[in-house]
Amino acid sequence: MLALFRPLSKILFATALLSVADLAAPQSSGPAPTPAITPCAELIKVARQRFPNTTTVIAAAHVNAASDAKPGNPAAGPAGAPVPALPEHCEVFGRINDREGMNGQHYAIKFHMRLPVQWNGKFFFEGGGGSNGFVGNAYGNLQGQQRNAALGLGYAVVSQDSGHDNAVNNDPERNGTLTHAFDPQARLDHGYNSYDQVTQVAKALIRIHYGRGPERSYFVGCSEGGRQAMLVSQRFPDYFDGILACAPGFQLPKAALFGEVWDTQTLAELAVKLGIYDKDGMPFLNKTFTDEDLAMISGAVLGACDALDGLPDGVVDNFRACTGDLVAAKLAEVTCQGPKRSTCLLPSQVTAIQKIYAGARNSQGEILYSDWAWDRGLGGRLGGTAPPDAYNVGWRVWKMGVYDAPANNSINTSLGALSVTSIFTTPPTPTRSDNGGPMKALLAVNLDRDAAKLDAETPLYPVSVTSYFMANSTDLSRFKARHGKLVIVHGVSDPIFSVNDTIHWYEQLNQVNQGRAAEFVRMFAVPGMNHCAGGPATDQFDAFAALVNWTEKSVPPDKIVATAGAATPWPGRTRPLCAYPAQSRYTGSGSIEDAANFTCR
Ligand SMILES: [Ca+2]
Repeated sequence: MLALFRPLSKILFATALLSVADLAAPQSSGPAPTPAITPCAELIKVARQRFPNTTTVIAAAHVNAASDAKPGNPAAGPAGAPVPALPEHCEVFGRINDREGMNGQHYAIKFHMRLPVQWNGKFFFEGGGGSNGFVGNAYGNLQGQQRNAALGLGYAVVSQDSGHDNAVNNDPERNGTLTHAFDPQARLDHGYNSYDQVTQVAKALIRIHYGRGPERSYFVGCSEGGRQAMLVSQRFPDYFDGILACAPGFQLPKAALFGEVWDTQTLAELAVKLGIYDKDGMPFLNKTFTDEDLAMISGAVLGACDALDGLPDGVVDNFRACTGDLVAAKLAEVTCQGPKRSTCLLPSQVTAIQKIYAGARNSQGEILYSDWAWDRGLGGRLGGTAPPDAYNVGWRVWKMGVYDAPANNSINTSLGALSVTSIFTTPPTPTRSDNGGPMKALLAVNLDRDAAKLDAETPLYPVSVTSYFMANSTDLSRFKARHGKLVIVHGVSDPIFSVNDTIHWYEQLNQVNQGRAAEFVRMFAVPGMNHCAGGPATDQFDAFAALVNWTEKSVPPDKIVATAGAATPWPGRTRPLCAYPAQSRYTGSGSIEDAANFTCR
């Protein structure tokens, strides 16, 4: 049962190609509608043999008329996301490999596809997020806070749940929404297999519906979706021509088992020292720093490093030069000489934050995941149109949670803890998803002992986490040979995946490519930005357009102009994001709110 997904049968694949080869393929992809060779409503009747994976079932297919954009409803969670303007399109729901898995759980890889009537001849795979488990909207999120979506640009778009369903595979005795981590095949589907299967099915559906395959294929995602983006460039280098990986968790198992555990244990130590416990009797991370405390640290970083780039403008462009020593000198200025006051930090708080930024280490002092870049986005007031007392919580929601929570609720001690004990370790350990269970599990981790669980294999789980989940390979030779292009965007104040780790990977890739990685991979750091978006940052940017321009017109992006949103200290400010290692620098004249007066160097 472990190998339910054999490698794709080349014979079946050829059959799928042949079955549409006889059909007259339209040659133009202009503004005129692309005549459907197989009409939308007929897609549910397509024989399974025409799909690369013959377990594929098309459950529904119907035409949606064009519709206007709708504002989001944050109270409704992911289902309440804003809806962009949509063109007339064929909407398809399908699934691959329906099966009974471990512990009586039912699994399938479920996908969601939208095929526009006015097709631009291209394919767009929308990456997932978190631990996946939801099928996604398939609008084609372009990342960078863009209002339009790939579907509206004419792309055929697919999204998918990576082989498990949070609404179904959700046992509170077995890690809640990580229940699938106890099923060997579901682990592999989540790690890599579902992206392979769904790419093939989506391309087959495009051929069947339009009568020809896509001229170009793109993969775009952030966070776990950014990991998926890097993964496909390494593991399936023939599938995509252009890839946009934002805030990529390409070493997600290490960021979780080492980074999240380190941060949690460090803050728990501080909470114990301060005598702060939550209703479950656990060290209460949320109360270890007030919003004012984090604002003081943010101010210390600005004081130490804002002007390193030559311009005190609230942006630490030269974050590479912003060392712990420079920040320590400024933190000393706001360290309490006696008891805690609202205007100073306790020495134990300063020590804890420095320990977090130094990164997870084993007892030998060896770094296990990554250190972090000192940047202002760990806290401080939002500014702009935000209420005067509104603080940026985009960093603390991961590490410690919001201050006013009734009990521990950081993402590290919820999603992080349930993932660390299941999908990121072998074998998985059943963990209660409530009553302080996740927090207890993180405090029980011993980094010296448990690091081995990344490479461990057992008879039931014969594929190690390192093998099925990491996306940190620097061998992109096949992707490069196919003229593939990869754009990476990463916030310098990302609290879950360190921008320093992404830079470290890029430097290694550059070495492997004799200093010429920039010919096919470019990395853009966004100072101040938290995870995927938010923070005191220019977090609105069209990196996808830059990627398409590079992929299709061979114009490499040296810079991407980005805009600051309403809830920042400088709404409407524009700045260039610069391809690493270049940084943004003021030319010395003109408005500092205008990207035109900055260069990348
Ligand atoms: Ca500056």
